[in-house]
Amino acid sequence: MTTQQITDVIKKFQIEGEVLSCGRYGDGHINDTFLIVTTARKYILQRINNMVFKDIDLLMSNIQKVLAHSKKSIIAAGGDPERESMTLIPTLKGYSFLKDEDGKFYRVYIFIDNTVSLNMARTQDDFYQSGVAFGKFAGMLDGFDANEIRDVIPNFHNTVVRFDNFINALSADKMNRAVEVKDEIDFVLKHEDTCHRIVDMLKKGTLKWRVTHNDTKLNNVLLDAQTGKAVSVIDLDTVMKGSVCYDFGDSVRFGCSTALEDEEDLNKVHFSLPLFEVYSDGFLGSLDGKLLKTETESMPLGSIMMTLECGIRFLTDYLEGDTYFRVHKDKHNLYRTRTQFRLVEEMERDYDKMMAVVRRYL
Ligand code: ADP
Ligand code: GN1
Ligand code: MG
Repeated sequence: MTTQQITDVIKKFQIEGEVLSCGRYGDGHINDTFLIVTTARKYILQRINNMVFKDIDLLMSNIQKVLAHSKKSIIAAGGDPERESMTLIPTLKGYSFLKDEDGKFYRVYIFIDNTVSLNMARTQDDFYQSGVAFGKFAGMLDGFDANEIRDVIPNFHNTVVRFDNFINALSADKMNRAVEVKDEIDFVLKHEDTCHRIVDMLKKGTLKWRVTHNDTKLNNVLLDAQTGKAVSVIDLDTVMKGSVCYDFGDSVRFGCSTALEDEEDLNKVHFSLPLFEVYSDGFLGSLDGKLLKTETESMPLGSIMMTLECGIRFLTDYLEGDTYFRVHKDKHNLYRTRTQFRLVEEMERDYDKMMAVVRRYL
């Protein structure tokens, strides 16, 4: 988007002050995010990815309900609802999002200032803080009626469906890429049974359906720029029904790696058990007494599953020609796939040790 286009869009929202600058912001893979600075304050403008989110009314209504619920809890606890949760700025006409003449969708949030969003923890405390933030968020949603919202992406973390989508992409092989990713394909095929395990536990009722965040990577939490303490959970696009082990597991997938998600040198990519302990302490420590025993004990498997599933999704997107996740270089989704599968192997090796860690929180 050009500066002029961004300025034209932002003027259609109830913002304060005159626009001083605007530019791309953050490292999300899905939406187009811009930081807008006005003479009065800063805002986040997002062009919502409507290829990924087909029903924007539903998406925004889910977010509004979860934000309203969060803000009530924050106020009750004496906190600052504009800093500890996101705040939507309505359009001039009073709607939560804007649809322009080209059929593109936009929304504006208050920019939560003096914070950082990290792609890798600088210290163990950063990761601990993200565990506290997502654990508290899960605790807050414990009292939220799941019937109030609907799935914006059905089967988002249904790993069996993700496996089937992969098989379809492999059969079509429309970019002729399957030949160069034989090892990765074998890895997925060997894990077909694993893909069923959490889905089966949810079906049987061994695990409880809750309302979960579903995209708990480290850069979806803001930390205070000075103190490093958790400020707010962000990126609520995927708030839907799910298992608490999805939220725990997705954080572990991203944050317990010794390297970035797209590291090309696999020698640098390892699963860190010490970081797993740190996250367990933050997340499970904040949820004291709120989880079923089966839920706490599902965390090691949930971590494996979320990492496997994400790898399968990256590989599927690679086979389909990189149409879902934003890519910045050739083979980007393939490098992402490889880090995930390396982590899965190491988590499988450390499964018993992970279980011993989470059992401390029973
Ligand atoms: P995506 O779905 O593409 O990941 P996000 O909603 O996560 O989009 O936003 C991308 C990035 O923008 C975040 O990782 C964060 O750095 C920044 N960001 C988003 N919302 C805010 C906000 N309200 N205040 C400060 N930074 C934000
Ligand atoms: C996407 O939106 P973002 O960048 O926070 C994706 C997640 C993946 C993640 C992998 C809606 O997250 O599911 O785990 O990339 N979000 C969506 O980095 O698909
Ligand atoms: Mg994000």
